Amino acid sequence: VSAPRHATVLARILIDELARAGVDQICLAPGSRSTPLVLAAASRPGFRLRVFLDERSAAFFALGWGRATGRPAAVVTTSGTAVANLLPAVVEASQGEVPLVLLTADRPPRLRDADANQAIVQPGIFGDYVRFHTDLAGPLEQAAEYRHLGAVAGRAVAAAVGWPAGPVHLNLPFDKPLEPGEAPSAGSLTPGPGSGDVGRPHGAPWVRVTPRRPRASDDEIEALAARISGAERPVLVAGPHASAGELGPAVRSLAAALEAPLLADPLSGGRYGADAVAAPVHYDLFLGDGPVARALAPDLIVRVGQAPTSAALLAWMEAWSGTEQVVVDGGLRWKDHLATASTYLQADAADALGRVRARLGATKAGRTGWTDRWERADRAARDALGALAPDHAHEGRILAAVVGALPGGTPLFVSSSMPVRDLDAYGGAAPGPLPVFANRGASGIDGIVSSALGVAAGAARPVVAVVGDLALLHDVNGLLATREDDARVVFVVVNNDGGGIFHFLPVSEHEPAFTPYFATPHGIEPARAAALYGVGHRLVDGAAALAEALPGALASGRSAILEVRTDRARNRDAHAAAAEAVRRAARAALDLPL
Ligand SMILES: Cc1ncc(C[n+]2csc(CCOP(=O)(O)OP(=O)(O)O)c2C)c(N)n1
Ligand SMILES: [Mg+2]
Repeated sequence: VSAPRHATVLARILIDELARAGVDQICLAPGSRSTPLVLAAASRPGFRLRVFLDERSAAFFALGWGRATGRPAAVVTTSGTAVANLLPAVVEASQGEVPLVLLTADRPPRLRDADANQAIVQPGIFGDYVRFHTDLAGPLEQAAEYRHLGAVAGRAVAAAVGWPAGPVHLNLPFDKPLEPGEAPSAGSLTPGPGSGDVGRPHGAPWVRVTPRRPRASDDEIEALAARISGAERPVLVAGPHASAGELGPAVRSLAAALEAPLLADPLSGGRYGADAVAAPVHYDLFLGDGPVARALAPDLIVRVGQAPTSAALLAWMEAWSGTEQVVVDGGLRWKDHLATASTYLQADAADALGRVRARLGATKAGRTGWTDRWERADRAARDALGALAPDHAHEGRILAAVVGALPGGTPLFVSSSMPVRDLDAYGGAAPGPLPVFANRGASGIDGIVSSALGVAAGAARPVVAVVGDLALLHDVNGLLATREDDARVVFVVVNNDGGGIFHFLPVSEHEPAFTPYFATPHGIEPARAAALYGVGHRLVDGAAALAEALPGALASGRSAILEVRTDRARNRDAHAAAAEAVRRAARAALDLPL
């Protein structure tokens, strides 16, 4: 008697069950040990297979895809350091709460830790950063073992989508031969997934797992609604959130009903919208001023999402740690690193805020004076920024130009370091919803190019990505994925020849060490990277020229690099001057002494 080989059967069942659970994207990098997985995926209809030359980029692309869709893409690797290359994206997916499935091929257990080639200890390699992991090293001889495989696929996908969402790791030891073929059968196969080539009838998954979603009780909602209604100076704070598309409208709607100011991070989904909401966009620039911050004293802060990008906002919340602060978050990760919360409601935020909103009814709260103060400060900030002389060195203007020039609905990706901060402080308002993505879970400058391309593929539309020059170089090989026909990104590269962010730190005064060891100028021209990967490149002179070039670049249907050159030291000075102008204007607007 003969039967298909163990590796072939295992891979076929697993891939089939992952597809039934909703996985349809596979990002793979070449290797031998993963042969059974790749052949199984390639021969099963319904998968999009994408090939990457390095595993780190593959994982970051899959991360971006998961961010844009809320569904996990699978990453397939061979054994050894290929697996270790997934760690940065795993960390970001874990802390950013983004679904991701890792399928790592491995050598059989007997070869572990015994000097076998390309063998490392893979089970558990991602530690606590994965929501679920297992090592599928067992035999496939009994019906229970087949059922287990089907159930594990269902569990893994369910764990990846949450709650909270994150990475999951299935380690898959395969013995040679790795290619399909006949093997002596150990016995007759019993019914279950893979006994024929199918699992449950009609394409159903082996186990259907319902989503886990922590929901506040009616009493808890009642108490929160009462507390909010009773406040005279409530402030809503919305930080970055993996489900920004859901959270944003909920938090805006509540802010409108409450007539309360909404301090919404660009990554929260709440900052941009066409509806009338008091959502200041320059608070990062005026909350840093002591008198202004005191003039805007809250008596209740309700916070959702991760920690906001703005350091000034964080400091302001910390200053009011004696004031009642309510965190609403359903994720397992604690969202209060400053320990300012007085109530922590462990519940899905969009759901909870929506239900609080429904209880408030239509009666006006009469808080217009309170909201007005925030809006006056924000208008003053906007006018003060508008009155500044044009300055090519001010990178904040690049973000404002991008926000202003984006055709409606175009997703924006911003890299860590200054682009995300400049969007927060200087990007201004947008006339409608603007989906913004960033790797803010762990704020690495790695994998940025790949993540932006993954977002474009997931969103199924071109993306504009504002990236620093070091972030571009860190993941320059990610540009290879511009060849994917559905991954179109216009990269706006803010080229200040090094890490501009370090000029804002006290260490910038410490030459001669500062420039070579912190700012790290490199002199590499992005045009050369563009040429290497066959991507168009254009040098644009300042923010206004960028705003003009952007729509055309987007409409061209091809990925491109638009490079804007700036100067790190002058950028720092321009930031200081802008912040000072805003501070003075905000004080004047609030009738405070200058
Ligand atoms: C993987 C990783 N390595 C190092 C850092 C530390 N770091 C933070 S910002 C930064 C400089 C980034 O330079 P660039 O991308 O050009 O942006 P700019 O600061 O010029 O805006 C570095 C090295 C990091 N966040 N992530
Ligand atoms: Mg830079």
